[in-house]
Amino acid sequence: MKRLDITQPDFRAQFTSLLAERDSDTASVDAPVAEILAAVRAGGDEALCEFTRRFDRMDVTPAGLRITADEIEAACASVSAELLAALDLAATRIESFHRAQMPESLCYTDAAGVTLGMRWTALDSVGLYVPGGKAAYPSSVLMNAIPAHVAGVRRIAMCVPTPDGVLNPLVLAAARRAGVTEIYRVGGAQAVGAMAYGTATIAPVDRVVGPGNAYVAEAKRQVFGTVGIDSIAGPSEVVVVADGNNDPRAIALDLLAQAEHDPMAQSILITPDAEMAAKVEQAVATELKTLPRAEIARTSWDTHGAIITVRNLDEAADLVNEIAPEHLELMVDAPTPVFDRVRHAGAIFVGRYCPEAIGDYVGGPNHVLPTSRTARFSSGLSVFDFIKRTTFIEAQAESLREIGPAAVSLAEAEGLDAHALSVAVRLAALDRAHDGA
Ligand code: HSO
Ligand code: ZN
Repeated sequence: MKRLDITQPDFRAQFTSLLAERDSDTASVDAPVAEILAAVRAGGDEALCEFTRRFDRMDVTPAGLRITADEIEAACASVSAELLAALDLAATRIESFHRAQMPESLCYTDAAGVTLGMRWTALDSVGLYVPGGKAAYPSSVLMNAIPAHVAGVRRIAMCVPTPDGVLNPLVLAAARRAGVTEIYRVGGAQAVGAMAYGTATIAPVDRVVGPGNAYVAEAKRQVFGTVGIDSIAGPSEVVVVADGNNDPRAIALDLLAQAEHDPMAQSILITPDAEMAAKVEQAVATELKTLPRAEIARTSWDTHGAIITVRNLDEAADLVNEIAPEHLELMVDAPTPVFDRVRHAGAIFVGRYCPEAIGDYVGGPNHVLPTSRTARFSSGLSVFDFIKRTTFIEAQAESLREIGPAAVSLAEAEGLDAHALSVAVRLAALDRAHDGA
């Protein structure tokens, strides 16, 4: 963990290196991924079965790729009523927030009498990738599938690896709650390839979303263009802005909640209170003694964690804007001025009673958020990832007369005669009709 103090002369240099330290390139997997994608393209289901045998150690035939309704039922039956109720509460809240996001279409007639508009329509089909093993978060299934469903996507397919043939009941229960029933036991780059290019069993989709390891991320990059993709997530981050009026243990646990995700995760506390800074540092050390995922969390905290002391909350907000964190918590007496000053953050958690974990699970807004400072120019997953715009123009004779001549001039200037003539013939016809009348 690094201790930074904005009043120290070396602060700028330290802060800059804190922002850059996780940018290092990971080993490239371009070539193996390209090979897997080419094999899926050429070999279809047979290639999927072969990769599944090799990577997930299980024998499967093309007919067995799809997880059956009975298997989904049986998996859900093994989930406790308490957990099903928790999933249901989460899903209900996520659904209602995303429903509120749905935009209105646009249509108006301007001064020239031209009717202009923009219509939103849903994608026809989406493919959701769900990682296997420990990274298989049922909450992420809800966060990816529900916005698609709310947006009106008719077909949502899902791929999830089942190493050694073992199904993850909570993932299947989350999928069922989100209305996803087309589920395949396929993982990795091959799953992304199958959803992008299609096989005899898995029809191609229009957009592939969902988190995954380096192979899945690279596969999404390589199929982009054939299909749409969501943003490629880096390791998670949180910035906690806290004043002296807090329980240091609560702050420590919020920092560690992020750190326990990934050794590469980054947790940063920014505070104007040096005493609180010291208490939180102590509390982190104490919690690390007992947390089951202490090893991951400690690596993250030791290598990428930071505590920054500032003179006031305006300075805190300005640093937040430079960091553009995925998650921002505002644990201060008067959060509004900081909230108003922050322009770059994926999601903001306002007040002492809103730890990030609330947003991870049950708040309602999406937990798929821009990482690695991309909140400067992008946003979290939403219904907007599953709808697109079509604009339209309707012009009548009189409006063509008004705006058409300018189009003719511009087309002539660009040397595009057919363009110019397409307008001019109509204008001429209107003039003749007018003269004849
Ligand atoms: N904090 C993670 C999401 C998550 N947390 C899933 C728990 N489960 C990235 O926003
Ligand atoms: Zn989390």
